[in-house]
Amino acid sequence: MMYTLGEFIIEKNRDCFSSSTEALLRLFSSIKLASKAIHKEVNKAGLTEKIIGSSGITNVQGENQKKLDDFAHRAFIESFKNRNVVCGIASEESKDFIVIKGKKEKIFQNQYIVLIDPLDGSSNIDVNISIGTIFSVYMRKSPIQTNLTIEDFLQRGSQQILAGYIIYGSSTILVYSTGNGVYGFTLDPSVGTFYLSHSNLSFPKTEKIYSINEGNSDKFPNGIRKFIRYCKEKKDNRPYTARYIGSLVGDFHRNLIQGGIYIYPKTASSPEGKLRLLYECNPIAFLTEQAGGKASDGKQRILDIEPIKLHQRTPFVCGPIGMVSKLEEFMLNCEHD
Ligand code: P6P
Repeated sequence: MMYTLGEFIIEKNRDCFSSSTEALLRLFSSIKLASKAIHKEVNKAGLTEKIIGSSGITNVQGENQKKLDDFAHRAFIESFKNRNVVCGIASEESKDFIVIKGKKEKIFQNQYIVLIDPLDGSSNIDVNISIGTIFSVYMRKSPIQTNLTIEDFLQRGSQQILAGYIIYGSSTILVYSTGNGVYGFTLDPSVGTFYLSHSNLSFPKTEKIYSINEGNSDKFPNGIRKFIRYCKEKKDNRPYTARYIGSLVGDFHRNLIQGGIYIYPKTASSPEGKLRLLYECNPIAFLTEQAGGKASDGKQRILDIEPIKLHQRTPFVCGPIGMVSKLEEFMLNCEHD
């Protein structure tokens, strides 16, 4: 049976989602709408001036915001506004969290918090390499009918009730987990519908790929350098293949399907690591564990990190348990270098 996303949720996930099936359907209704709008723009990015190139704005990260970053950010904010399910959003593209005032009579549904990277890897837009949206969903912590607080957003990754990404590549695929396995839905643009295409995704037993920007290697911690040397050794099932496209969603999606580790350690220019904990590492770590893998900062489980700032960064490693554990072993042995 070719399940659509909506049918799948009703049929398969209703008993597994801590909140109501209706809430999940509402959340995905917003996510699907925004991702289809982005899919359309990404697939003609070369043809319209308004999409290619910079917006001329420097975003909260101090990065040069691409026009498509801004388009994606606005698409998600608008689509979440109209469904009375989300009460607050934190986006890579905005310094502070955004409060969404639902209708008074719907306030009891309006309890979900979304953290999102609307368009990750957007430096790849102009060179036609896969990019993606990454999202993370929690229940609000503050009492209903009170004002949202920053604590509603600074929750540990283990508290996520839903996490996922949309990859805009050779096809547009929505991958998510509610804590009961990882599922992928591919968009059929001719009918505008996402169909189940990847059921119960998990890392394959074969460890094949390592993904890291080796251009930064002179500043990597010794444990990372030793792990990279291990990846290159001619022994057992090694050397592994090096694959890195500079787009977390693209690198992760390939590694999830083919078997590989993704590493973004601290570097000279990013002493805390480059990736953001709340809307990049936590959702990808949640999916990693649901797919039978492991995700850490080289030492500590990502999902256990207690957030202190909305846009805080962390070193990030995710992939098959054996590969991540081997890297952590090297990190531990080099701790006092
Ligand atoms: P670098 C994109 O900017 C991103 O946040 C991730 O998607 C990607 O994996 C990483 O940064 C690439 O960073 O420093 O290797 O270009």
